[in-house]
Amino acid sequence: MTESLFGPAAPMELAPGAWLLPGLALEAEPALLAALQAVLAQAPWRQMQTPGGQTMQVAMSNCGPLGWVSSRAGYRYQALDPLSGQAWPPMPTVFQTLARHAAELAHYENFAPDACLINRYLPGTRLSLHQDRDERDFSQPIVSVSLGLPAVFLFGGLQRADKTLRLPLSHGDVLVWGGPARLRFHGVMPVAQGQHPRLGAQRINLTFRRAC
Ligand code: MD3
Ligand code: FE
Repeated sequence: MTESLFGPAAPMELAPGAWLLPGLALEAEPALLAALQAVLAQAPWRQMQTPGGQTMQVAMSNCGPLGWVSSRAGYRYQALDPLSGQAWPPMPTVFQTLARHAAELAHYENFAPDACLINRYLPGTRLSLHQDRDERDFSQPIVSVSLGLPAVFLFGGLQRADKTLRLPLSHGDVLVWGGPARLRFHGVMPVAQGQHPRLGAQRINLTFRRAC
């Protein structure tokens, strides 16, 4: 892999305000995976209910002061894990540092996420096209870190019906969405079968947001 020999590739602006930072998470991989394991020991995977009463395909957890949750009551950010009744695990420093560095490379200064949603995709799992609009301040970017099995990301426009681009994402890739890209529709195509050497048959995505 070129990343391991020469470091991550240069940032690429995919659309105004949307940046791909190929392999940016690779250098911190061992620390990220150790921190992730500690978070999941405290706040294990769970499949939440949609407001419509369906079980979400993607399993989720959170860390940081606020966690994104879905239930029959709707979508919201909350300080307590509904499974444990306790605060979500703190956001590991290695997570915060990577998220801020990524935002900075995409020209968003002083990004201080208060929420990290952790998504797990087993083979066959997809995420349908949606917008992220549960946050208070859409001037804050979103940083997304892909780990494990590759996936094809769907990247649309500001209207659901707009044409979508397909973007292949690999282990260690980081995306930053801000400014005019912040409210673009997006989703994830069904994840193909495979084995990642350290994560096995799953894709894990860390989504860093400023919720409040
Ligand atoms: C593009 N997760 O949790 S993160 C989500 O890979 C979510 O798990 C996906 O969409 C995943 O809501 C994608 C990348 C992402 C996040 C927010 C965006 C892309 C975005 C906002 C605007 C445009
Ligand atoms: Fe999203």
